[in-house]
Amino acid sequence: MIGVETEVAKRNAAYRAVDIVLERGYKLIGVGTGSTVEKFIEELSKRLGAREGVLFVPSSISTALLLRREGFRVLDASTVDFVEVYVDGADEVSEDGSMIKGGGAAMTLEKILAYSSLFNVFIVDYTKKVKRLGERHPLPVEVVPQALNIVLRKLKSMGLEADVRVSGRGKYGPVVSDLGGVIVDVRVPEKADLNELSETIESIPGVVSTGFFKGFTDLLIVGYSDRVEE
Ligand code: ABF
Repeated sequence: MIGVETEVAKRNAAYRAVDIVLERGYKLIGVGTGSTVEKFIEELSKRLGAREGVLFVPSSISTALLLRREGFRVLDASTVDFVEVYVDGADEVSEDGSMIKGGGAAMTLEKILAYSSLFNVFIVDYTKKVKRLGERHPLPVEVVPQALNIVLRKLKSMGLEADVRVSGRGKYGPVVSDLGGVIVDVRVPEKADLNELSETIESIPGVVSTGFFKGFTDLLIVGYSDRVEE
């Protein structure tokens, strides 16, 4: 029954983030993507009385649709120059709060919003904690489609294993982000310095961003089936 436990753990982390957002009275809220964030939105919707005066900036179309369904007012990121708080999930989190994100292909806008935010809250279930980033998930890299072959060749010449992410086992072609980028998953070598690796990859023309997040975490909420840790 690990699935149920994980769901409860995600919910506990998400509900704690709702407490914080309500306690602090944020009015301009950036919202990430994924199943933990969905729980955050649904709970916030139940507990936030009046909708007026609270604005949300989503990191993806799926999050925008969910926010709209709950009756929230949504702004495009292009219309704001910061958010007061940003709440998002992650795929892997290390001891120092660094993360791999991008399992949902939304990491570029997620990183932009986290960068713009005055306070970042990441909500994860306990299974996301790892000793070494990359031990379970590859590093997602968003690439401008026209640069795809050139970037793949470069990554391979660096000795990296890189695969274009596909949907429906390739039946529906490459996964394309909301911003129009193709997602390439790069296996993280065991001994790699991920900070350095990510910087090198981001310096290749045609690469938009990677899913490595460092230095963004102001508050990490880790949910367990019976508690949260901050
Ligand atoms: C997104 O949601 C991603 O960056 C990360 O890949 C994912 C976490 O999803 P979940 O909450 O469903 O585990 O923010």
